[in-house]
Amino acid sequence: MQEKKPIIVTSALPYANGPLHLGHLAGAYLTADFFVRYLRLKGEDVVFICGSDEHGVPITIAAEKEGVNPQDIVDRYHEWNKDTFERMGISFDYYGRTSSKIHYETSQEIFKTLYDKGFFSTKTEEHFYDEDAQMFLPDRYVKGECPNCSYPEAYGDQCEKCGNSLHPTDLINPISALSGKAPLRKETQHWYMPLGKAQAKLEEWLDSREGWKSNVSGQVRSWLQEGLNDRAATRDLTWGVPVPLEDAEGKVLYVWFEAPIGYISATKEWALKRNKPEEWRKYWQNPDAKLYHFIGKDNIVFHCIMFPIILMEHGNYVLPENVPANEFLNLEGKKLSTSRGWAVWLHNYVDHFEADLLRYALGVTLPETKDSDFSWKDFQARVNNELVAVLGNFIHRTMSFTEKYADAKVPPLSNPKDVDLAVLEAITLQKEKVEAAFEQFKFREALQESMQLARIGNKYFSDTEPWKSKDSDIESCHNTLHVSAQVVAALSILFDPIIPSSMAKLRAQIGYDGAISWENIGTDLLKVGQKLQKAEILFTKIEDEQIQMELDKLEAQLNNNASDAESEKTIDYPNIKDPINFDDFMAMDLRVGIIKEVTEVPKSNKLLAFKVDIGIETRTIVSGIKKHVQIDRLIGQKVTVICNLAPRMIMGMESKGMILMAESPDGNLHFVTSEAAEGSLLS
Ligand code: B3M
Ligand code: ZN
Repeated sequence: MQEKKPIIVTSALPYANGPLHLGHLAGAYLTADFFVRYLRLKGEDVVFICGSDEHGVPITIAAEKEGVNPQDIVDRYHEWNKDTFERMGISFDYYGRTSSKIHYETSQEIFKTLYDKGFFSTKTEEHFYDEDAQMFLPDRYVKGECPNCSYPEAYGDQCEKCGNSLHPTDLINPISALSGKAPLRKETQHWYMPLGKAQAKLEEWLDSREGWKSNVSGQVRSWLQEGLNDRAATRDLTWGVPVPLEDAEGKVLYVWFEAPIGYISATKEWALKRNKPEEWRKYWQNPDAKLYHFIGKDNIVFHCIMFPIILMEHGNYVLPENVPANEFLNLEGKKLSTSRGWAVWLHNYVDHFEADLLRYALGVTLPETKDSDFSWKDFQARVNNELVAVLGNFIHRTMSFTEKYADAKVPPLSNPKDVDLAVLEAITLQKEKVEAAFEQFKFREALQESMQLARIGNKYFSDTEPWKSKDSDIESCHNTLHVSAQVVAALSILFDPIIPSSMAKLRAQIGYDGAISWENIGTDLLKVGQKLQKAEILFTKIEDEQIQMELDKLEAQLNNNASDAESEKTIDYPNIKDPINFDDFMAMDLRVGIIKEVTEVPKSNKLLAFKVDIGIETRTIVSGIKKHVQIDRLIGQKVTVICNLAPRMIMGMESKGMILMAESPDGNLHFVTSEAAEGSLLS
């Protein structure tokens, strides 16, 4: 057999400054785990690496907030997060940390090599210095008025109100976040990576990459179009990896210089643990090796530009084959925000539900090419309507029928009809579809095509009606059960990357003890006569009350955070839109209306159909505000309607106009109401 190419898969190293939430999982971990588990089933030589990012301002800020040392913070969250990943079934081969000795040595060695090659340039500049704290201030530690939008609480790296990136010297009336005093300016020297000089080489390499997701290559292209600037590789801080140079007292490596090197250090530690200390080179210093970085979109520039340049300049390292970054996940229609408490914490999740349920439900709604939304109702629907009603149901009916009508043993296939053979063929077909999806990082599709095999199985089972043929044609009944059992066995491998612990349970139930190998999908996995164990329920329905509890918990978190973190409230007011002229405004027909009737729109958890009296007539307006209102309180509500918006067909209904809603900063929608009588014209 041909020697397999070594594969190294990394997931972004989460900052060890807090627990993990749903957004983390959707960004860099779940897809990587699907991919790795799939590769392992294919017998690939793959190592899956992650670990804690323990340096940088996010850590020191968390420490300051709690009044403890940064070390306490990283020790706590490193263990905690490692444990949470395990409970979620994320199967890293090694979970390292950037405070390890090997990481210090590795990142210092890489810095030193680049230094010796003359890669860095130095610049002496004035930086803000806090005399009381006796330290240079990281950008985040300088606060002041935003020059763009006048928000008084802008940070030195970004204004959270208008979203613009800033430099600390851009701020009007800057103060130190530590002492609250105006900082001094003091000269300091730093080592810079002249990324612009490496741009041509980087572009050449990027051009040779194939199959990158368009959201990733698009972002990279726009960075390159703007031209790459010098970026400091060092910082004036005490928390971090010391700069390995004589004249660099009090300086550490910039966290984004050393954190990605953490992937290499962790691989070294993995190799050491296996008593093969040189084994890491097979993955990192081998032109045949393939490297995949799984990350969230905010980390694209570091993984597609900065880190490759570092590795290229160093030489002798593999560059990424692909960086399948995901977009962001919203929660219940609102932006996830840990500071506002709008997050689902994974350690809480696994206390209440099985990891597999979320792996599936989130897997089918991943923000693969654009931002997507997680809602508890959708989670419930995915579990109940797909895992329970499709996959679980097919497995269960196959097993319980075999128990009853074939003595719990896989019956033979004799004189199969086309319908039987077609289903056996469908196994291979679905396998190939899932495989193609995995190879292109289309994980949602991989999940859907996996579920499709269970749907095919269910349809076949219903069409062949073994509950009838058991009396009229036992051979045909047995054929159905034989084929269905083979499908069940195939599903137990096909779904293994996605819901591994349920599939392990399933394999035990069907007594499958053969190789759990991807290539076996599509072959007869179960022998005739194979004894099946008692059919046990694999997935149970999630009740409305469980979902309501989670929703209540979210609201409570939000309220708690709102009351105890007044000072942290940063509201993302959108920018004022471009000016319009008066005629544009006058062209809008706005009137006061009164709600006369409300009906729910079947099959929609967002839409409501309203009958609104706008004086001149009563109209139907369909509006996606269901979760923002209390349906039984709507009749008689005065609203504002834009009446001359072109009518639209929504779920088969003609919606004429729109009810105006105001979105409050927490993302909730409220009516724009008026005391004027219905039919009054706004102007
Ligand atoms: N810790 C940022 C983040 O969690 C950072 C990733 C490092 S990957 C080398 O988004
Ligand atoms: Zn601003």
